[in-house]
Amino acid sequence: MTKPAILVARAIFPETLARLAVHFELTTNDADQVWSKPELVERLRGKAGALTTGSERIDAEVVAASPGLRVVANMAVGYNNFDVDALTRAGVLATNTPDVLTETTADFGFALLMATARRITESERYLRRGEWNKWRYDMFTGPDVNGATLGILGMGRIGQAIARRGAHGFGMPVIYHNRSRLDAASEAACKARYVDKDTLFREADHVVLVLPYSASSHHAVGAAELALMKPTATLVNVARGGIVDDAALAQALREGRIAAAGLDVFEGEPQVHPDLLALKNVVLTPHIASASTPTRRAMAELAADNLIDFFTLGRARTPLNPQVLDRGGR
Ligand code: 8YV
Repeated sequence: MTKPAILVARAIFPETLARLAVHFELTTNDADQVWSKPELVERLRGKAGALTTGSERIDAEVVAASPGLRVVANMAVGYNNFDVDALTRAGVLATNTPDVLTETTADFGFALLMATARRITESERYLRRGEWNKWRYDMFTGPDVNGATLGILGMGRIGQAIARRGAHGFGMPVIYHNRSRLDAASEAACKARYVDKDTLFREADHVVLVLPYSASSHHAVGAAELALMKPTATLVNVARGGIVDDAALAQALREGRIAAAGLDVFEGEPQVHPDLLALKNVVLTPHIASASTPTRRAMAELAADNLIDFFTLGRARTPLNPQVLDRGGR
């Protein structure tokens, strides 16, 4: 029997590729290039499935140009690179990788909060420049993390994991805003209090963004929200670029309207707004919140499992549009 043809759109762990190769005829991207849309469409020709990452946009045009495509497995929990409605209409199953990255991403969110509030990278750059020649009482002072109010926008799995760290580990009062309020048991587990969005920005000492990106969350944090924040407050984004208006944030940081920001994601990444690069009071990391070795392995394996289960069992572990399976797929 011929094996289904699968495109693995970016480099992944060789062990995962070897497991996929048992079941599929693989086309890989050994150079690990980020393909343009025409290049992606070209590579998808004749493929029954694809393993993608956040850098491959599977939109209505790509779906229409790939009539043999039956499943796309994203190696990411976020799936704003997929037009899920277009995939569903076409009968293409879409999957993502929830749960396996929750705690690792929450660790990183907290690390970025600590680095931002306690000025870790800014002070390291100062030291490396050879400027440290004496102790001074106010050298690199900033806000506290312990006991400060933690504000979380987007209270899904990762938001709740960050809230637990803050509430239980650092004695932080936690406030949150989300499209829907958590049930009482989940709120109690995070010791979190539901507030409206403006209250969150007004009252939090540290705001962490963990909401999914969509048309409705585009620039959810812009000049208006930043203006509500305390001048001593910090902002951390481990969600997606585009949720924050980076130009407005750079201006707020430059003018000292908020103390600092920690950003793992950017509008138009891997490009970073030049105004952010020029600022001292911002910690910048290259979209690595899920990048522990065990977690990246687990993400790759889950994406592979979704493809294998789909073709061998007619189901998937973490489907985004399970109705496609009920309808019998493409
Ligand atoms: C990925 C992420 O590293 O899971 C997500 O949504 O943002 C990251 O964990 C990235 O999207 C690559 O696929």
